[in-house]
Amino acid sequence: MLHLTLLFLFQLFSISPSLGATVTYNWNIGWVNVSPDGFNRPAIGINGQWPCPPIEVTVGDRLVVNVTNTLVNETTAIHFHGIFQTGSNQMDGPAMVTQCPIAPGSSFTYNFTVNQTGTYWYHAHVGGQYIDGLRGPLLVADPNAPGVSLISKEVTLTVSDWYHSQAPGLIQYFQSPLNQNLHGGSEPVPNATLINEAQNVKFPMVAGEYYLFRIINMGAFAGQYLQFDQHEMIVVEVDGVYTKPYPVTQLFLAAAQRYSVIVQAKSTATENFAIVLSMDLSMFDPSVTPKNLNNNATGWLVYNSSKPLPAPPSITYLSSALDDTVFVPYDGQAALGPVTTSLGLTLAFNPNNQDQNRATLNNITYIPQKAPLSAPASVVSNPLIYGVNSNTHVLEYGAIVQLLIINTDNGPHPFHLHGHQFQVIARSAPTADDTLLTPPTTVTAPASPMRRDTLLVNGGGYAFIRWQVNNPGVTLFHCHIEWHVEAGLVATFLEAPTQLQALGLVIPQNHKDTCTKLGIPLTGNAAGNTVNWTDLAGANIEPPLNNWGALVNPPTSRVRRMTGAWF
Ligand SMILES: *[C@@H]1O[C@H](CO)[C@@H](O)[C@H](O)[C@H]1NC(C)=O
Ligand SMILES: *[C@@H]1O[C@H](CO)[C@@H](O)[C@H](O)[C@H]1NC(C)=O
Ligand SMILES: *[C@@H]1O[C@H](CO)[C@@H](O)[C@H](O)[C@H]1NC(C)=O
Ligand SMILES: *[C@@H]1O[C@H](CO)[C@@H](O)[C@H](O)[C@H]1NC(C)=O
Ligand SMILES: *[C@@H]1O[C@H](CO)[C@@H](O)[C@H](O)[C@H]1NC(C)=O
Ligand SMILES: *[C@@H]1O[C@H](CO)[C@@H](O)[C@H](O)[C@H]1NC(C)=O
Ligand SMILES: *[C@@H]1O[C@H](CO)[C@@H](O)[C@H](O)[C@H]1NC(C)=O
Ligand SMILES: *[C@@H]1O[C@H](CO)[C@@H](O)[C@H](O)[C@H]1NC(C)=O
Ligand SMILES: *[C@@H]1O[C@H](CO)[C@@H](O)[C@H](O)[C@H]1NC(C)=O
Ligand SMILES: [Cu+2]
Repeated sequence: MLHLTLLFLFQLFSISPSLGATVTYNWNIGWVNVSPDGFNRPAIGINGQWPCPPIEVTVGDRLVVNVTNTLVNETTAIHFHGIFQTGSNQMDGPAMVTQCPIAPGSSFTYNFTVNQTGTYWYHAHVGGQYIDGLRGPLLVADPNAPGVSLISKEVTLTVSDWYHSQAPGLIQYFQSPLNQNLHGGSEPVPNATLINEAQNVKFPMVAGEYYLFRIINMGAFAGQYLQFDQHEMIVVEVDGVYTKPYPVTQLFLAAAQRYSVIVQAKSTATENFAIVLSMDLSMFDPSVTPKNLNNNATGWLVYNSSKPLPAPPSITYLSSALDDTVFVPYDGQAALGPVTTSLGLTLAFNPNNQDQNRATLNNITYIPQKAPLSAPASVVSNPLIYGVNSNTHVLEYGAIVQLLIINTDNGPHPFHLHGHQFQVIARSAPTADDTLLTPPTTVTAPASPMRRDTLLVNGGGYAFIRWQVNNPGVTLFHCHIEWHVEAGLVATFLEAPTQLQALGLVIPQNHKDTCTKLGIPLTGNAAGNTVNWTDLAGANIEPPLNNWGALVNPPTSRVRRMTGAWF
């Protein structure tokens, strides 16, 4: 009976996407004091709340987020991770790419329709700011999702690494010559890991029901292993892509990755079960990892609150958890082809000539430029005007791009492409430290490749990904480890610039106002030059050195973000 009622309800709902409701959020971004792991520190919250609230929409809805920056000492900008922004590229969020940072005291309205389904998230896209807490789930309901009639309850479960120090000082230290010389530029190690931005979280369970857990890694660095004691997880969605149901006992989530899993509750409510979350220690430099670091967090599936909460069982990391290519898209989409554009990006870490710890793609370290990317039709397709250090690649409309990513580093890197769910054509397994695999010159695509928006590229290895250029706009491609973003592990794809201009996107007045307030030109080449577009004198070609490594005297404010030298 219940089943029938639900089915009826869902049929009723399936009319609603065409109605396209408008869902509006008014957000004051500001400082709040939090202690998710018992350690008190300031964090960035929304409307005085932290954890930040979820965005919940139904496919087809218009989402309006009016962001008011009340931080006083920092700029901000919000990216809606995994949302394509087809026809609304100016709403994508990365500061100094598709918009100016939002000045303290300014309001900025994001406004776009959501034509996708599944599990996404939002986070600050300026200066590593989401490390300090500005991150939350973005959930798109789909009345017609496969298997939806089976599910009686949806639960959001976020995982995230957490630091006791604030990001600006950590970023400064990370890239300092001091860190470069002492630790080879190793990343700051988190102090804790969190489930739903907390610890010891209880998830109420009703015997006999089916739950949909939407699982999101909102962390800045650590990969995380997740396991529910004695409960299988049936994967049905990967980064917004529905997949054929696939049961697993353990999941691995790199930073920014998501899964939806169906969990069948036990048939009786006679005991409770632990949830184990464990940060992958292999990513942390042992020389800076405290011996007493707790890399785990515990939660519980609570069937009966008068029964004890069991201690978490120890988990063994399964190498199978690292192979996400087993997930086959529900729609069975075939491999795209034939490939019309082959690109290669080789990742490396090297100290620059200022002895800073920098990351490069094809020997270029990304540095934000003096104006967000925009240009008149006559020059828009010339990648040079955006400056060498924006690492811009122009792609033609309709092209089938195959990108080979070569990782010369011995650590894994989760690469994210804005604006697409790409196909994973081939990926090498992790190699032993300091071994470098040579990618094959040709690859055979699986019949129906796994698609997602963030892929872990293994240490010493490579990956081939494919997508079609069908979303005109400025599209970032970057590692989702925030320390690496700050160190320059970013490239830009300018997709179909001619078609982009033909869209005639309107930049709202409040977007222009924040540029003006911060003294950032609304248009211009990398150097802000609007007279001679090929004159790049004055473009940012070196990252700022100011204060870096000066641990005793950290900068007193992140206003440097407002110079456009940071994003
Ligand atoms: C956004 O919020 C600010 C501050 O509350 C308000 O002044 C502004 O009118 C709002 N903008 C829109 C488009 O609602
Ligand atoms: C959002 O965009 C739609 C379509 O352009 C427009 O009608 C609406 O007024 C906008 N809303 C806000 C709050 O800017
Ligand atoms: C919305 O998504 C569907 C399915 O991916 C696609 O067919 C349609 O063209 C999209 N509509 C818009 C306006 O992007
Ligand atoms: C937090 O982590 C930093 C860096 O590893 C370490 O110096 C500090 O002692 C840690 N603090 C706590 C309370 O564990
Ligand atoms: C919960 O546990 C208590 C104590 O063991 C028991 O009396 C009760 O029946 C249980 N509830 C359910 C729903 O099984
Ligand atoms: C974290 O959990 C793993 C897996 O159960 C275990 O091997 C490890 O010892 C735990 N770490 C700590 C600090 O307890
Ligand atoms: C990388 O670029 C630097 C200058 O930015 C240059 O000196 C060096 O030769 C380049 N290396 C390679 C392998 O191209
Ligand atoms: C524009 O700048 C380029 C590079 O500096 C220079 O070669 C060219 O002569 C300039 N063009 C004009 C019209 O000044
Ligand atoms: C900005 O202000 C907050 C709240 O007072 C403070 O915790 C934070 O350290 C400041 N940030 C910088 C970079 O000074
Ligand atoms: Cu990385």
